[in-house]
Amino acid sequence: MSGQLIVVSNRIPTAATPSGGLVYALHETLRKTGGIWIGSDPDLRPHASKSLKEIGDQSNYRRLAFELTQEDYDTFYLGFANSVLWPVCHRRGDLVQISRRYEKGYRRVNRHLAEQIMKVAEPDDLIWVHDYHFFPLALELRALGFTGKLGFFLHIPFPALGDLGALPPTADLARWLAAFDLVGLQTRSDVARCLELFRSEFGAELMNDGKIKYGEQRIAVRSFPIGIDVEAFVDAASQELDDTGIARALPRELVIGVDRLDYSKGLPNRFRAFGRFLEMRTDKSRRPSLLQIAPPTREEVSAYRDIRHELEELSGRVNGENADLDWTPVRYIHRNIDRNVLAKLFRKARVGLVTPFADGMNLVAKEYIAAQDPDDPGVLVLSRMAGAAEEMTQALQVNPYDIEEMSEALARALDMPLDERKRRYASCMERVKATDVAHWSETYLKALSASRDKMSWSNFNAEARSDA
Ligand code: ADQ
Repeated sequence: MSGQLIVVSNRIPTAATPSGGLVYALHETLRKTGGIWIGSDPDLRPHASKSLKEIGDQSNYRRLAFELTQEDYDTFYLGFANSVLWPVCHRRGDLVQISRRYEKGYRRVNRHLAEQIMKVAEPDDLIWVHDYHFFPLALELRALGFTGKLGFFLHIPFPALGDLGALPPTADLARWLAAFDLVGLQTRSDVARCLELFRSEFGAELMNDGKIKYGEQRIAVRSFPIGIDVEAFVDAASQELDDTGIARALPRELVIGVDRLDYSKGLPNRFRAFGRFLEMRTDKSRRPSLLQIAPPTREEVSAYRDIRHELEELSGRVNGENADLDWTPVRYIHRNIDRNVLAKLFRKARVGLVTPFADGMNLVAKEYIAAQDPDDPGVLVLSRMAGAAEEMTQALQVNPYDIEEMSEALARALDMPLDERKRRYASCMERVKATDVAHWSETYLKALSASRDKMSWSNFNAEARSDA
């Protein structure tokens, strides 16, 4: 890598040594390579500064924040990113809220961010942009004359061509993506959908080397399945849960779900399937509990408030119909839990339920497997719609829309003989180890570094400017 590495993501770690999968992985990468991490300042300002703000360089790299106003936050973050792009990418066109204000805010924030990045970037720097908040960032940077390598990684599913119809016409995903050198996606299915988009574009051509030719540009589109820090999770899970004092309160047959409270995670159907399982069990002395940990997110967006109410009602119903004086079937916790405690809870749980309707990867699936005791592992019940299902073929895969199938899978998981549990665990764990988070960032950066020798962006700049 000739220049320095610049990582751009919406959120930026504030602690000197951040915890948590992705943030930790990028932190480790930057700690080794040096460079800059740019993200949004969580404190909103009446007037956003035109320059990035230094927020500490305790590590081997600099952290710089860009400021947002309330209007930026409402239109760029809550609006276009989370009320248009998120639902479109998660096949929920019915939840899309189109607004010209959102579109303008999204383009404005990306343009202003590009201007600020240009003040710190050198021509041979390598810029790695993360996620749907910044689809047009490369186009804006090219318009300002940035000629270095530009990479993108989309953490969420790449939308199918049919679903893209729900985007407003100004959201020209193909053109936005074409300004990057490398578009990284989670799975092979995501790559297939991205290629489908380019195939439908007039003037785009698939080259012999696998790249896409789009006007003057050449774009590589590849999958880089993200992973977790396996060793850290195995270590945390192996500590005795008794130390935390929680162990005694947990039932013998524990089923666990851990998700941000998001409509894409399929939580209502999971509760229904658990209720169905309780209804159908023949041995009524059997009393498993579903521990669902679901901290709230994006509560300013109405679809997130709706899902919260729906779940409260459903958990109340399942408990009302099944609970006893000494048994609560659904325990629903609405907050963040320390990651070390989480790892131990995963190990204690006989079944991990990961049943999203759509998910880029789903790290909880990998964390659940990594946390298991190899001599007596639990069983992962995994939605076919999660990116993780592409690799973890030995999980019990289910259709998250099929309540009966999920309820049957739960019964099968709870009764699964030790031999079969071990065999399935070993296969999943092998994939989790092979695609850990360090491997993910290393392979991505290697591919980005090798993405092109040198080329002129002059024609492209003229085109990008006319649009900006
Ligand atoms: P998310 O949608 O946030 O990520 P996921 O991959 O499951 O989904 O990651 C969530 C992380 O938060 C996990 O590490 C989990 O342990 C943690 N977490 C969840 N609830 C928690 C709680 N109550 N307390 C503590 N920790 C909690 C997006 C995409 C995914 C993709 C990731 C990474 O939507 O598909 O896998 O990015 O690319």
